[in-house]
Amino acid sequence: MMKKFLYGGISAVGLLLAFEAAADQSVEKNYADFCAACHGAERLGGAGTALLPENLARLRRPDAFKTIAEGRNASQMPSFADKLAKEEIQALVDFIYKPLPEVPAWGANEINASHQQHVPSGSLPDKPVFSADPLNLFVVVELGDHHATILDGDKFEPIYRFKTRFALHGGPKFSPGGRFVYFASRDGWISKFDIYNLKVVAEIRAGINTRNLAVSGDGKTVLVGNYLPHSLVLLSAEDLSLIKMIPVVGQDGKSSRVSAVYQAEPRGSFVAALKDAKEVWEIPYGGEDFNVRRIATDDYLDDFFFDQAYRHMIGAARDGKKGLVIDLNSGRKVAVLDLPGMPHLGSGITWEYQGKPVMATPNLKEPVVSVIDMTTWNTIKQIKTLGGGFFMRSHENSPYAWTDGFNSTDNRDVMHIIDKRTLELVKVLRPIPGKTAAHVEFTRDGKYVLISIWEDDGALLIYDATTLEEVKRLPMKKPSGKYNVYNKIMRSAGTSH
Ligand code: DHE
Repeated sequence: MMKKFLYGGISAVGLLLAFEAAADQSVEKNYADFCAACHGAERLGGAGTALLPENLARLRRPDAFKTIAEGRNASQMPSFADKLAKEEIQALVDFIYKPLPEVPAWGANEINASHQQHVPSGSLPDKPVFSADPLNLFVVVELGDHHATILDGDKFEPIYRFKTRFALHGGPKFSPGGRFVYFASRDGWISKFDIYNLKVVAEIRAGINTRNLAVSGDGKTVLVGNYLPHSLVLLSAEDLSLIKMIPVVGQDGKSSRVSAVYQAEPRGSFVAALKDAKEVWEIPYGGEDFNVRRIATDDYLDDFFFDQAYRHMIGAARDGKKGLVIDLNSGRKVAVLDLPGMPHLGSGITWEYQGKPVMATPNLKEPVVSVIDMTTWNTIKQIKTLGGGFFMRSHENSPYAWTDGFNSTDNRDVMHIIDKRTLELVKVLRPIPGKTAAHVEFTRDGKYVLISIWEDDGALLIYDATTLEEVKRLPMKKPSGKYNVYNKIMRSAGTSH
Protein backbone atom coordinates (compact mmCIF):
# COMPACT_ATOMS: atom_id res chain seq x y z
CA MET A 1 0.00 0.00 0.00
CA MET A 2 1.36 3.41 -0.87
CA LYS A 3 2.41 5.38 2.17
CA LYS A 4 0.83 8.81 2.22
CA PHE A 5 2.84 11.93 3.20
CA LEU A 6 0.75 14.95 3.90
CA TYR A 7 1.94 18.55 3.42
CA GLY A 8 -0.65 20.93 4.81
CA GLY A 9 -3.32 18.42 3.88
CA ILE A 10 -1.97 17.70 0.35
CA SER A 11 -0.44 14.29 -0.43
CA ALA A 12 3.06 13.98 -2.00
CA VAL A 13 1.50 12.52 -5.10
CA GLY A 14 -0.93 15.41 -5.23
CA LEU A 15 1.93 17.84 -4.76
CA LEU A 16 3.92 16.23 -7.55
CA LEU A 17 0.94 16.37 -9.87
CA ALA A 18 0.37 19.98 -8.89
CA PHE A 19 4.06 20.76 -9.66
CA GLU A 20 3.83 19.00 -13.00
CA ALA A 21 0.62 20.83 -13.83
CA ALA A 22 2.25 24.14 -12.88
CA ALA A 23 5.32 23.30 -15.00
CA ASP A 24 3.09 22.33 -17.93
CA GLN A 25 1.12 25.49 -17.46
CA SER A 26 4.25 27.62 -17.42
CA VAL A 27 5.76 25.92 -20.49
CA GLU A 28 2.45 26.32 -22.26
CA LYS A 29 2.29 29.94 -21.21
CA ASN A 30 5.87 30.51 -22.36
CA TYR A 31 5.06 28.82 -25.64
CA ALA A 32 1.97 31.01 -26.03
CA ASP A 33 3.87 34.18 -25.07
CA PHE A 34 7.09 33.68 -27.01
CA CYS A 35 6.59 31.09 -29.76
CA ALA A 36 2.97 30.92 -30.87
CA ALA A 37 2.93 34.18 -32.84
CA CYS A 38 5.33 32.69 -35.40
CA HIS A 39 5.06 28.92 -34.95
CA GLY A 40 1.28 28.77 -34.48
CA ALA A 41 -0.81 28.23 -31.33
CA GLU A 42 -0.96 24.50 -32.11
CA ARG A 43 2.72 24.24 -33.21
CA LEU A 44 1.59 23.75 -36.80
CA GLY A 45 3.66 26.65 -38.18
CA GLY A 46 2.90 30.17 -39.36
CA ALA A 47 5.57 32.71 -40.22
CA GLY A 48 7.91 30.16 -38.57
CA THR A 49 8.08 26.42 -39.18
CA ALA A 50 5.92 23.72 -37.59
CA LEU A 51 7.41 22.51 -34.30
CA LEU A 52 6.48 18.83 -34.20
CA PRO A 53 8.76 15.83 -33.61
CA GLU A 54 8.13 14.62 -37.17
CA ASN A 55 9.51 17.95 -38.47
CA LEU A 56 12.47 18.15 -36.09
CA ALA A 57 14.19 14.92 -37.18
CA ARG A 58 17.36 16.76 -38.26
CA LEU A 59 17.55 19.02 -35.21
CA ARG A 60 19.16 17.46 -32.13
CA ARG A 61 17.70 18.55 -28.79
CA PRO A 62 20.88 20.42 -27.71
CA ASP A 63 20.72 22.35 -30.99
CA ALA A 64 17.06 23.14 -30.37
CA PHE A 65 18.10 24.50 -26.96
CA LYS A 66 20.81 26.60 -28.60
CA THR A 67 18.37 27.87 -31.22
CA ILE A 68 15.89 29.06 -28.59
CA ALA A 69 18.65 30.60 -26.49
CA GLU A 70 20.66 32.22 -29.27
CA GLY A 71 18.27 32.54 -32.21
CA ARG A 72 18.65 30.98 -35.64
CA ASN A 73 21.07 32.38 -38.12
CA ALA A 74 19.53 33.44 -41.42
CA SER A 75 15.96 33.40 -40.21
CA GLN A 76 13.62 35.66 -38.27
CA MET A 77 14.11 33.56 -35.10
CA PRO A 78 15.40 35.86 -32.31
CA SER A 79 17.34 34.83 -29.18
CA PHE A 80 15.39 34.28 -25.95
CA ALA A 81 18.30 33.86 -23.50
CA ASP A 82 17.54 37.22 -21.89
CA LYS A 83 13.84 36.44 -21.43
CA LEU A 84 13.83 32.79 -20.38
CA ALA A 85 15.80 30.86 -17.76
CA LYS A 86 17.73 27.76 -18.84
CA GLU A 87 15.12 25.48 -17.22
CA GLU A 88 12.36 27.27 -19.10
CA ILE A 89 14.20 26.87 -22.39
CA GLN A 90 14.76 23.17 -21.65
CA ALA A 91 11.05 22.80 -20.86
CA LEU A 92 10.21 24.39 -24.22
CA VAL A 93 12.58 21.98 -25.97
CA ASP A 94 10.88 19.00 -24.29
CA PHE A 95 7.51 20.50 -25.17
CA ILE A 96 8.18 20.83 -28.91
CA TYR A 97 9.47 17.26 -29.17
CA LYS A 98 6.24 15.89 -27.64
CA PRO A 99 3.95 14.46 -30.31
CA LEU A 100 0.62 16.21 -30.68
CA PRO A 101 -2.30 13.99 -29.67
CA GLU A 102 -3.44 14.36 -33.24
CA VAL A 103 -1.86 16.14 -36.21
CA PRO A 104 -4.66 17.56 -38.34
CA ALA A 105 -5.02 15.78 -41.65
CA TRP A 106 -4.45 17.81 -44.79
CA GLY A 107 -5.21 15.40 -47.59
CA ALA A 108 -7.25 15.58 -50.78
CA ASN A 109 -10.55 16.14 -48.92
CA GLU A 110 -9.26 19.12 -46.94
CA ILE A 111 -7.45 20.58 -49.95
CA ASN A 112 -10.55 20.27 -52.14
CA ALA A 113 -12.76 21.77 -49.44
CA SER A 114 -10.52 24.86 -49.22
CA HIS A 115 -10.69 25.59 -52.97
CA GLN A 116 -12.14 28.99 -53.84
CA GLN A 117 -12.63 30.13 -57.38
CA HIS A 118 -13.37 33.83 -57.06
CA VAL A 119 -13.68 34.44 -60.79
CA PRO A 120 -14.60 31.77 -63.40
CA SER A 121 -11.59 30.85 -65.59
CA GLY A 122 -11.43 32.71 -68.87
CA SER A 123 -14.15 35.22 -67.95
CA LEU A 124 -11.93 38.29 -67.61
CA PRO A 125 -10.61 40.43 -70.50
CA ASP A 126 -7.18 39.48 -71.80
CA LYS A 127 -5.97 43.07 -72.03
CA PRO A 128 -4.42 44.95 -69.11
CA VAL A 129 -6.70 47.49 -67.41
CA PHE A 130 -3.71 49.88 -67.16
CA SER A 131 -1.40 51.43 -69.72
CA ALA A 132 1.99 50.51 -68.17
CA ASP A 133 4.24 47.97 -69.95
CA PRO A 134 2.91 44.65 -68.59
CA LEU A 135 6.35 43.09 -68.97
CA ASN A 136 8.09 45.76 -66.94
CA LEU A 137 5.90 45.50 -63.89
CA PHE A 138 7.20 44.54 -60.49
CA VAL A 139 5.30 42.52 -57.94
CA VAL A 140 6.50 43.81 -54.56
CA VAL A 141 5.72 41.74 -51.46
CA GLU A 142 5.19 43.88 -48.36
CA LEU A 143 5.57 41.64 -45.33
CA GLY A 144 4.86 44.44 -42.84
CA ASP A 145 1.10 44.33 -43.37
CA HIS A 146 0.80 41.31 -45.71
CA HIS A 147 0.13 43.20 -48.92
CA ALA A 148 1.53 43.13 -52.43
CA THR A 149 1.98 46.08 -54.76
CA ILE A 150 1.93 45.98 -58.54
CA LEU A 151 4.42 48.65 -59.58
CA ASP A 152 4.93 50.32 -62.95
CA GLY A 153 8.61 49.63 -63.70
CA ASP A 154 9.02 52.65 -66.00
CA LYS A 155 7.39 55.38 -63.93
CA PHE A 156 8.03 53.68 -60.57
CA GLU A 157 4.45 54.34 -59.55
CA PRO A 158 2.23 51.83 -57.73
CA ILE A 159 -0.66 50.67 -59.93
CA TYR A 160 -2.50 48.57 -57.37
CA ARG A 161 -2.01 47.35 -53.80
CA PHE A 162 -3.89 44.38 -52.35
CA LYS A 163 -4.05 42.20 -49.25
CA THR A 164 -2.29 38.86 -49.55
CA ARG A 165 -2.51 35.76 -47.39
CA PHE A 166 -0.48 35.81 -44.17
CA ALA A 167 3.34 35.61 -44.45
CA LEU A 168 4.18 35.05 -48.09
CA HIS A 169 7.62 33.55 -48.52
CA GLY A 170 9.77 32.77 -51.54
CA GLY A 171 9.43 34.25 -54.96
CA PRO A 172 5.93 34.43 -56.46
CA LYS A 173 5.96 32.59 -59.80
CA PHE A 174 4.61 33.89 -63.11
CA SER A 175 2.67 32.16 -65.90
CA PRO A 176 4.75 31.90 -69.10
CA GLY A 177 3.42 35.14 -70.65
CA GLY A 178 3.49 37.02 -67.35
CA ARG A 179 -0.27 37.63 -67.05
CA PHE A 180 -0.78 35.59 -63.89
CA VAL A 181 1.26 35.41 -60.73
CA TYR A 182 1.04 32.65 -58.11
CA PHE A 183 1.85 33.25 -54.44
CA ALA A 184 2.52 30.76 -51.62
CA SER A 185 2.07 31.67 -47.97
CA ARG A 186 3.93 29.90 -45.20
CA ASP A 187 0.61 28.55 -43.93
CA GLY A 188 -0.18 26.76 -47.15
CA TRP A 189 -2.40 29.11 -49.14
CA ILE A 190 -1.77 29.32 -52.87
CA SER A 191 -3.29 32.34 -54.61
CA LYS A 192 -3.54 33.04 -58.32
CA PHE A 193 -3.63 36.74 -59.22
CA ASP A 194 -4.62 38.07 -62.65
CA ILE A 195 -2.23 40.99 -63.18
CA TYR A 196 -4.08 42.28 -66.27
CA ASN A 197 -7.34 42.57 -64.30
CA LEU A 198 -5.81 43.19 -60.84
CA LYS A 199 -7.88 40.43 -59.22
CA VAL A 200 -7.24 37.34 -57.11
CA VAL A 201 -8.98 34.72 -59.24
CA ALA A 202 -8.51 31.48 -57.29
CA GLU A 203 -7.13 30.17 -54.02
CA ILE A 204 -6.56 26.82 -52.37
CA ARG A 205 -4.87 25.67 -49.19
CA ALA A 206 -2.37 23.04 -50.35
CA GLY A 207 -0.77 22.35 -46.98
CA ILE A 208 -0.57 23.40 -43.36
CA ASN A 209 3.04 24.56 -43.47
CA THR A 210 4.29 25.18 -46.99
CA ARG A 211 7.75 25.68 -48.43
CA ASN A 212 7.29 27.09 -51.93
CA LEU A 213 5.68 26.57 -55.31
CA ALA A 214 6.69 26.21 -58.93
CA VAL A 215 4.73 26.75 -62.15
CA SER A 216 5.48 24.39 -65.05
CA GLY A 217 7.12 25.83 -68.16
CA ASP A 218 3.98 25.07 -70.21
CA GLY A 219 1.93 27.07 -67.70
CA LYS A 220 -0.46 24.20 -67.02
CA THR A 221 0.54 22.86 -63.63
CA VAL A 222 1.55 24.19 -60.23
CA LEU A 223 3.63 22.10 -57.82
CA VAL A 224 3.63 22.93 -54.10
CA GLY A 225 6.20 21.55 -51.65
CA ASN A 226 5.13 21.20 -48.01
CA TYR A 227 6.75 20.89 -44.60
CA LEU A 228 3.44 19.73 -43.13
CA PRO A 229 2.10 17.33 -44.13
CA HIS A 230 5.08 15.72 -45.84
CA SER A 231 3.64 16.08 -49.31
CA LEU A 232 3.92 17.46 -52.81
CA VAL A 233 0.69 18.83 -54.23
CA LEU A 234 -0.02 19.17 -57.96
CA LEU A 235 -2.63 21.74 -58.93
CA SER A 236 -4.14 22.85 -62.20
CA ALA A 237 -2.61 26.25 -63.00
CA GLU A 238 -5.93 27.22 -64.62
CA ASP A 239 -8.17 27.23 -61.55
CA LEU A 240 -5.89 25.79 -58.83
CA SER A 241 -8.02 22.66 -58.50
CA LEU A 242 -6.24 19.62 -57.09
CA ILE A 243 -4.72 17.19 -59.58
CA LYS A 244 -2.86 14.90 -57.24
CA MET A 245 -1.25 14.77 -53.84
CA ILE A 246 2.02 12.84 -53.62
CA PRO A 247 3.07 11.67 -50.13
CA VAL A 248 6.80 12.26 -49.75
CA VAL A 249 8.50 9.10 -48.54
CA GLY A 250 12.21 8.38 -49.04
CA GLN A 251 13.66 5.06 -50.21
CA ASP A 252 14.22 4.17 -46.56
CA GLY A 253 10.46 4.30 -45.95
CA LYS A 254 10.63 7.44 -43.80
CA SER A 255 8.53 10.44 -44.70
CA SER A 256 10.24 13.74 -45.41
CA ARG A 257 9.59 17.45 -45.58
CA VAL A 258 10.18 19.13 -48.94
CA SER A 259 13.07 21.62 -49.04
CA ALA A 260 12.11 23.37 -52.25
CA VAL A 261 10.53 22.81 -55.66
CA TYR A 262 11.41 24.48 -58.97
CA GLN A 263 10.49 23.93 -62.57
CA ALA A 264 13.16 23.10 -65.13
CA GLU A 265 11.52 24.07 -68.41
CA PRO A 266 14.31 22.86 -70.72
CA ARG A 267 13.87 19.43 -69.10
CA GLY A 268 10.05 19.57 -69.07
CA SER A 269 10.09 18.68 -65.40
CA PHE A 270 9.71 19.82 -61.83
CA VAL A 271 12.63 19.15 -59.48
CA ALA A 272 12.17 18.82 -55.72
CA ALA A 273 14.77 18.41 -52.97
CA LEU A 274 13.83 16.55 -49.81
CA LYS A 275 14.75 17.79 -46.39
CA ASP A 276 14.82 14.57 -44.38
CA ALA A 277 15.91 12.12 -47.08
CA LYS A 278 19.08 12.29 -49.15
CA GLU A 279 17.13 12.38 -52.39
CA VAL A 280 16.13 14.68 -55.20
CA TRP A 281 12.93 13.96 -57.12
CA GLU A 282 12.39 14.83 -60.77
CA ILE A 283 8.76 14.86 -61.95
CA PRO A 284 8.06 15.33 -65.67
CA TYR A 285 4.99 17.53 -66.14
CA GLY A 286 4.21 16.79 -69.81
CA GLY A 287 1.91 13.76 -69.32
CA GLU A 288 -0.74 12.85 -66.81
CA ASP A 289 1.16 10.41 -64.61
CA PHE A 290 3.61 12.71 -62.85
CA ASN A 291 5.82 9.74 -62.02
CA VAL A 292 8.73 10.40 -59.70
CA ARG A 293 12.34 9.78 -60.72
CA ARG A 294 14.47 9.46 -57.57
CA ILE A 295 18.08 10.65 -57.54
CA ALA A 296 20.14 9.68 -54.50
CA THR A 297 22.35 12.45 -53.06
CA ASP A 298 25.30 12.45 -50.63
CA ASP A 299 23.72 14.96 -48.31
CA TYR A 300 20.41 16.61 -47.49
CA LEU A 301 19.69 19.59 -49.70
CA ASP A 302 17.94 22.54 -48.12
CA ASP A 303 17.72 24.54 -51.30
CA PHE A 304 19.17 24.56 -54.79
CA PHE A 305 19.28 26.30 -58.10
CA PHE A 306 20.23 25.40 -61.66
CA ASP A 307 22.82 26.35 -64.24
CA GLN A 308 21.32 28.29 -67.15
CA ALA A 309 21.00 25.08 -69.23
CA TYR A 310 19.22 23.26 -66.38
CA ARG A 311 21.61 20.33 -66.80
CA HIS A 312 23.09 20.73 -63.33
CA MET A 313 21.51 21.48 -60.01
CA ILE A 314 23.57 23.16 -57.34
CA GLY A 315 22.37 22.54 -53.80
CA ALA A 316 23.49 22.94 -50.22
CA ALA A 317 22.63 21.63 -46.79
CA ARG A 318 21.86 24.27 -44.21
CA ASP A 319 24.33 22.81 -41.73
CA GLY A 320 27.02 21.99 -44.30
CA LYS A 321 30.01 23.91 -45.58
CA LYS A 322 29.87 22.41 -49.03
CA GLY A 323 27.60 22.67 -52.01
CA LEU A 324 26.81 19.70 -54.24
CA VAL A 325 26.60 19.77 -58.01
CA ILE A 326 24.40 17.06 -59.48
CA ASP A 327 24.21 16.22 -63.16
CA LEU A 328 20.49 15.76 -63.67
CA ASN A 329 21.02 13.65 -66.80
CA SER A 330 23.18 11.00 -65.18
CA GLY A 331 21.80 11.52 -61.70
CA ARG A 332 25.36 11.67 -60.33
CA LYS A 333 27.24 14.11 -58.19
CA VAL A 334 29.87 15.78 -60.35
CA ALA A 335 31.45 18.24 -57.93
CA VAL A 336 31.62 19.50 -54.39
CA LEU A 337 31.67 23.28 -53.99
CA ASP A 338 33.53 25.26 -51.41
CA LEU A 339 30.82 27.44 -49.83
CA PRO A 340 32.24 28.61 -46.50
CA GLY A 341 29.14 30.07 -44.91
CA MET A 342 26.00 28.53 -46.41
CA PRO A 343 24.09 30.43 -49.05
CA HIS A 344 20.36 31.17 -49.08
CA LEU A 345 20.68 29.46 -52.42
CA GLY A 346 17.91 31.11 -54.36
CA SER A 347 20.48 33.91 -54.21
CA GLY A 348 22.82 32.42 -56.81
CA ILE A 349 23.34 34.25 -60.09
CA THR A 350 25.44 33.48 -63.15
CA TRP A 351 27.31 35.46 -65.83
CA GLU A 352 30.16 35.13 -68.35
CA TYR A 353 33.57 35.95 -66.90
CA GLN A 354 36.59 35.80 -69.22
CA GLY A 355 34.63 33.59 -71.62
CA LYS A 356 33.47 31.12 -68.99
CA PRO A 357 30.19 30.80 -67.11
CA VAL A 358 30.56 31.59 -63.43
CA MET A 359 28.12 31.46 -60.55
CA ALA A 360 28.25 33.70 -57.52
CA THR A 361 26.49 33.66 -54.21
CA PRO A 362 26.79 35.47 -50.89
CA ASN A 363 27.28 33.33 -47.78
CA LEU A 364 24.98 33.81 -44.82
CA LYS A 365 27.56 33.09 -42.14
CA GLU A 366 30.70 34.51 -43.74
CA PRO A 367 31.25 37.99 -45.15
CA VAL A 368 32.29 36.75 -48.59
CA VAL A 369 30.77 36.30 -52.01
CA SER A 370 31.93 33.01 -53.59
CA VAL A 371 32.59 33.12 -57.33
CA ILE A 372 32.76 29.65 -58.90
CA ASP A 373 33.86 28.59 -62.38
CA MET A 374 31.00 26.46 -63.69
CA THR A 375 33.22 24.50 -66.08
CA THR A 376 35.61 23.23 -63.38
CA TRP A 377 33.43 23.99 -60.32
CA ASN A 378 36.49 25.53 -58.64
CA THR A 379 36.23 28.71 -56.60
CA ILE A 380 37.85 31.53 -58.56
CA LYS A 381 37.55 34.12 -55.85
CA GLN A 382 36.02 34.90 -52.49
CA ILE A 383 35.17 38.58 -52.56
CA LYS A 384 35.25 40.10 -49.07
CA THR A 385 32.18 42.06 -47.98
CA LEU A 386 31.16 43.88 -44.81
CA GLY A 387 28.75 41.18 -43.70
CA GLY A 388 26.98 37.90 -44.51
CA GLY A 389 24.43 38.44 -47.25
CA PHE A 390 21.09 36.91 -48.22
CA PHE A 391 20.46 38.02 -51.77
CA MET A 392 22.46 38.83 -54.91
CA ARG A 393 21.21 40.18 -58.20
CA SER A 394 22.43 41.49 -61.53
CA HIS A 395 21.25 41.84 -65.12
CA GLU A 396 22.65 40.95 -68.55
CA ASN A 397 22.89 44.69 -69.38
CA SER A 398 24.73 45.69 -66.22
CA PRO A 399 28.39 45.20 -65.37
CA TYR A 400 27.53 45.19 -61.67
CA ALA A 401 26.21 42.63 -59.24
CA TRP A 402 24.57 43.89 -56.03
CA THR A 403 24.50 42.07 -52.73
CA ASP A 404 23.33 42.99 -49.23
CA GLY A 405 24.75 42.55 -45.73
CA PHE A 406 21.35 41.45 -44.42
CA ASN A 407 22.74 38.68 -42.25
CA SER A 408 25.46 40.71 -40.56
CA THR A 409 25.16 42.23 -37.12
CA ASP A 410 26.64 45.68 -37.76
CA ASN A 411 26.25 46.24 -41.47
CA ARG A 412 22.65 45.38 -42.26
CA ASP A 413 22.31 48.77 -43.89
CA VAL A 414 24.89 48.29 -46.65
CA MET A 415 24.64 47.34 -50.28
CA HIS A 416 27.81 46.04 -51.97
CA ILE A 417 28.43 46.59 -55.65
CA ILE A 418 30.74 44.14 -57.39
CA ASP A 419 32.16 44.62 -60.87
CA LYS A 420 31.43 41.39 -62.74
CA ARG A 421 34.36 42.09 -65.12
CA THR A 422 37.05 42.34 -62.45
CA LEU A 423 35.43 40.52 -59.50
CA GLU A 424 36.31 43.56 -57.37
CA LEU A 425 34.09 45.22 -54.81
CA VAL A 426 33.85 48.69 -56.36
CA LYS A 427 31.44 50.50 -54.06
CA VAL A 428 29.60 50.14 -50.78
CA LEU A 429 26.36 52.10 -50.48
CA ARG A 430 24.57 52.81 -47.20
CA PRO A 431 21.17 53.76 -48.64
CA ILE A 432 19.69 54.83 -45.27
CA PRO A 433 22.26 54.55 -42.48
CA GLY A 434 21.01 52.30 -39.68
CA LYS A 435 18.13 50.84 -41.71
CA THR A 436 18.28 47.31 -43.11
CA ALA A 437 18.77 47.23 -46.88
CA ALA A 438 18.10 43.97 -48.71
CA HIS A 439 16.97 42.23 -51.86
CA VAL A 440 17.61 43.86 -55.19
CA GLU A 441 15.92 43.47 -58.55
CA PHE A 442 16.66 45.19 -61.87
CA THR A 443 14.18 46.68 -64.31
CA ARG A 444 13.52 44.85 -67.56
CA ASP A 445 16.24 46.82 -69.41
CA GLY A 446 18.73 46.65 -66.55
CA LYS A 447 18.90 50.46 -66.23
CA TYR A 448 17.50 50.75 -62.71
CA VAL A 449 17.84 48.82 -59.50
CA LEU A 450 15.15 48.50 -56.82
CA ILE A 451 16.22 47.95 -53.20
CA SER A 452 14.10 47.19 -50.13
CA ILE A 453 14.48 49.10 -46.90
CA TRP A 454 13.33 46.16 -44.79
CA GLU A 455 11.60 48.02 -41.97
CA ASP A 456 7.95 48.28 -40.94
CA ASP A 457 7.99 51.87 -42.08
CA GLY A 458 10.32 50.99 -44.89
CA ALA A 459 10.69 52.02 -48.50
CA LEU A 460 11.56 50.93 -51.96
CA LEU A 461 14.58 52.85 -53.23
CA ILE A 462 15.26 53.15 -56.93
CA TYR A 463 18.86 53.57 -58.09
CA ASP A 464 20.29 54.40 -61.47
CA ALA A 465 22.24 51.22 -62.31
CA THR A 466 25.03 53.17 -64.03
CA THR A 467 25.58 56.24 -61.85
CA LEU A 468 24.69 54.29 -58.69
CA GLU A 469 22.69 57.32 -57.47
CA GLU A 470 19.24 57.14 -55.88
CA VAL A 471 16.53 58.50 -58.17
CA LYS A 472 13.29 57.82 -56.29
CA ARG A 473 11.94 56.63 -52.95
CA LEU A 474 8.53 55.01 -52.33
CA PRO A 475 7.29 54.37 -48.76
CA MET A 476 6.33 50.73 -48.16
CA LYS A 477 5.58 48.38 -45.23
CA LYS A 478 8.61 46.12 -44.81
CA PRO A 479 9.01 45.38 -48.51
CA SER A 480 10.75 41.99 -48.89
CA GLY A 481 11.17 40.58 -52.39
CA LYS A 482 10.34 42.35 -55.62
CA TYR A 483 9.99 40.50 -58.88
CA ASN A 484 10.22 41.90 -62.40
CA VAL A 485 7.86 40.12 -64.80
CA TYR A 486 10.20 40.16 -67.81
CA ASN A 487 13.36 39.15 -65.97
CA LYS A 488 11.54 36.25 -64.35
CA ILE A 489 9.75 34.87 -67.39
CA MET A 490 12.89 35.22 -69.53
CA ARG A 491 14.91 33.53 -66.77
CA SER A 492 17.50 36.31 -66.68
CA ALA A 493 20.88 35.04 -65.49
CA GLY A 494 20.94 37.88 -62.97
CA THR A 495 17.92 36.82 -60.95
CA SER A 496 16.18 33.86 -59.34
CA HIS A 497 13.81 31.75 -61.45
FE1 DHE B 1 13.81 32.57 -47.66
C1 DHE B 1 13.28 32.54 -51.07
C2 DHE B 1 14.40 29.23 -47.76
C3 DHE B 1 14.52 32.61 -44.34
C4 DHE B 1 13.01 35.86 -47.56
N1 DHE B 1 13.83 31.16 -49.13
C5 DHE B 1 13.54 31.34 -50.46
C6 DHE B 1 13.56 30.08 -51.12
C7 DHE B 1 13.86 29.12 -50.18
C8 DHE B 1 14.05 29.81 -48.94
C9 DHE B 1 13.96 27.62 -50.40
C10 DHE B 1 13.31 29.88 -52.59
C11 DHE B 1 11.84 29.68 -52.78
C12 DHE B 1 11.29 30.26 -54.08
O1 DHE B 1 11.64 31.38 -54.44
O2 DHE B 1 10.47 29.60 -54.71
N2 DHE B 1 14.40 31.18 -46.29
C13 DHE B 1 14.63 29.88 -46.56
C14 DHE B 1 15.13 29.21 -45.38
O3 DHE B 1 15.42 27.98 -45.28
C15 DHE B 1 15.30 30.21 -44.33
C16 DHE B 1 16.81 30.39 -44.08
C17 DHE B 1 14.63 29.81 -42.99
C18 DHE B 1 13.14 29.84 -43.05
O4 DHE B 1 12.59 30.65 -42.29
O5 DHE B 1 12.52 29.14 -43.83
C19 DHE B 1 14.70 31.44 -45.00
N3 DHE B 1 13.76 33.99 -46.22
C20 DHE B 1 14.06 33.78 -44.93
C21 DHE B 1 13.88 34.98 -44.15
O6 DHE B 1 14.08 35.10 -42.90
C22 DHE B 1 13.49 36.06 -45.08
C23 DHE B 1 14.61 37.09 -45.14
C24 DHE B 1 12.19 36.77 -44.65
C25 DHE B 1 10.96 35.92 -44.77
O7 DHE B 1 10.19 36.16 -45.69
O8 DHE B 1 10.80 35.01 -43.95
C26 DHE B 1 13.39 35.29 -46.39
N4 DHE B 1 13.26 33.95 -49.06
C27 DHE B 1 13.01 35.27 -48.81
C28 DHE B 1 12.70 35.94 -50.07
C29 DHE B 1 12.81 34.98 -51.08
C30 DHE B 1 13.14 33.73 -50.41
C31 DHE B 1 12.37 37.43 -50.22
C32 DHE B 1 12.62 35.17 -52.58
C33 DHE B 1 13.93 35.59 -53.18
C34 DHE B 1 13.88 35.79 -54.69
O9 DHE B 1 14.33 36.86 -55.13
O10 DHE B 1 13.45 34.91 -55.44
